[in-house]
Amino acid sequence: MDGLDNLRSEALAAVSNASSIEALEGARVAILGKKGSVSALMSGLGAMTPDERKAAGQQLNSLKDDIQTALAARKAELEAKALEERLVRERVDVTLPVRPEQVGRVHPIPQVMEEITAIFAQMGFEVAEGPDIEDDFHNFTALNIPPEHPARQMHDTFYFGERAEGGRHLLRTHTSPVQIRTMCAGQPPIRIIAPGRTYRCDSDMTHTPMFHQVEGLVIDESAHMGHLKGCLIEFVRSFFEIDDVPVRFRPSFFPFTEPSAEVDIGCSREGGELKIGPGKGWLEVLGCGMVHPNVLRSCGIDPSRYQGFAFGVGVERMAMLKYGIPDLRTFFDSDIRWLEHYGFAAFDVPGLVGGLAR
Ligand code: 2U9
Repeated sequence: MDGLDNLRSEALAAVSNASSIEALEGARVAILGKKGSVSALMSGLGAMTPDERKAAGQQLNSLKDDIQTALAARKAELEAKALEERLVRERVDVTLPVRPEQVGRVHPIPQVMEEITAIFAQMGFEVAEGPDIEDDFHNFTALNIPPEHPARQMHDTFYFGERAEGGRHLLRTHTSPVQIRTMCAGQPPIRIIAPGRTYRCDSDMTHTPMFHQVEGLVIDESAHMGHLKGCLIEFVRSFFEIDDVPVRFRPSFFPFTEPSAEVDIGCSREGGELKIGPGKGWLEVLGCGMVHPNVLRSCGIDPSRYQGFAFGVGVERMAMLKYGIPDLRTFFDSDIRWLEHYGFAAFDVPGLVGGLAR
């Protein structure tokens, strides 16, 4: 076939001269594409005698093979070059010092959630999570709060519309459904905390429609009120970083625990200033109790074999007390000056070794 050698050298030159992946693709289409130079020669085969066709066909196929090999080699070269250029362009010097002004501040809510989590992690608790949108069973019924129970009104629930199959979804009013789901999914021993967002249709000086809780649950064959007390005293002392803070357990009532208690820590109010530690006053910080047998039963756990305790803590309240934040609603104002003042350095991850907050 006339001109085949020329075509070969032109095609191979076009491939090796292509300076980008896009240019190489353009060259491939111009040579091997439907309307490309090699295809044009292929279409001429039909007019040849069988012998001529055989010889020319072999030549053309070998040409095509050579071009394809050259294309693949050039593609690999260009890709390697592009990667090299990208690595240079996106190079990060991890030894450079942090520039905090470019990173922003951590909001006190996630900060305090991390602090609480670090303390319970140290005690051997695992973190469990669940959906914000719940059903009646997990948020209420399984927690010994049957339909028509007054606690349902107290929870000021946000409900979604009626479902075709009956019942309404809701925004969880506490993180307790996470513990319910954990118990329904497996048998004790269980030792978890459930940090997360919770929702109640309530808004005033001391309530916001969305707020944060950390709840905890311990279930095994022998966990008792003494363990509950030891665990929570250790928690409040670590959290407030005051070894001698007085702690008292006051009897209370929750449908999901029996007996139930509220936990207060000591404080003094001198000259209008609130100080946590030994003093004449008390501040409520936690709710807790032994898990009600009905709750265990609802989740398929045998209450004659297993028992345990649970607790709940409001994150906003803990943050206000520890860091002297006077107004709940400022948490949700998205005021950058407030965050500059009350926020935390982004790279100071709370942990017990280096201190909780720096
Ligand atoms: C299961 C069983 C028991 C969790 C508990 C409290 C007491 C409590 C409040 C603290 C501040 C809510 O945000 S707050 O207003 N919580 O007083 N929470 S016992 O009890 C459970 C949870 C799950 C399965």
